[in-house]
Amino acid sequence: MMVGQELRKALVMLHTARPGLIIGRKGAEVDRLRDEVVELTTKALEEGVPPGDILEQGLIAGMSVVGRRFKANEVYVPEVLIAARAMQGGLDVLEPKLKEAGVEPAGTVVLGTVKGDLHDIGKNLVGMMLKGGGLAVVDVGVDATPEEFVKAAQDSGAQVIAMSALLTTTMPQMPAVIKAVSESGLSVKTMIGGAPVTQAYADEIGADGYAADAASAVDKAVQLINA
Ligand code: B1M
Repeated sequence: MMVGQELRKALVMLHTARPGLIIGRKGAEVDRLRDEVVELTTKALEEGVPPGDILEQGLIAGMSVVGRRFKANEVYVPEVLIAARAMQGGLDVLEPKLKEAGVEPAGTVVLGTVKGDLHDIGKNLVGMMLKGGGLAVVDVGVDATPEEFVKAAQDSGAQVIAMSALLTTTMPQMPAVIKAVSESGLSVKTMIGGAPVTQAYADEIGADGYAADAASAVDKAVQLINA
């Protein structure tokens, strides 16, 4: 997949940006790199590459290289932020295409990243896929408290609360949300996901569902809504 490889290269290239370069250019270089990913994503869509392939082979593949290098201390937070901003640019282009494939909402999901956690790329991806899968999504954003999840579910009549966590230190917020749901008396299912989260953890804290990635999050949400 030629364009997918190009997208991946574009994201991989972002590691080469240095913090000094970002400060020196007052954001212009950051915008240029983001624009490049937006341009490549648009071109891929125009060429008929399926949005799912652009996601998997371009944006997600590129970001996973960034993640590996971040872990190995080869790149640092500023570089990761540039990559995240570039990836979000590509996701913004893809979102309407996923929506186009959607039908009438088959249910409503409240989605958010738990308290203390600011990672939202995966959460946004899950949201896009849920919408693409025909569900209505109420996004409570990042750093969302248990009360915010519960209130959004009450206000929207959602059938599912979906929580994302990327930090081992914020995972304990997931059982806190489940407890708040139980205390509210609401009849709403809960599901969890995010890189450090597992099915075993979902079982341990009594979540109704777990999904490893954005695509299986759709299947799980639909399954919970229809249960
Ligand atoms: Co952070 N970060 N980060 N970071 N960051 C990780 C998560 C980390 C693994 C990096 C590392 O050390 N290798 C590490 C966590 C270690 C741990 O606890 N296990 C880490 C750390 C330590 C931190 C800080 C503490 C760093 C610091 O300041 N010293 C800090 C914490 C800030 C905070 O949240 N309070 C921090 C900050 C940041 C940035 C702000 C720089 C940036 C986030 C930008 C943003 O989100 N807007 C960032 C990024 C980008 C990453 C990495 C590199 C990439 C995360 C990402 O977006 N991946 C990440 C390393 C990595 O994961 N390889 C890392 C792409 C995304 C598509 O994948 O989110 O996993 P992911 O989502 C997947 C699945 O997990 C799943 O579907 C998605 C796609 O299929 N999924 C769900 C996600 N949510 C789901 C919910 C579901 C179902 C599936 O149902 C509800």
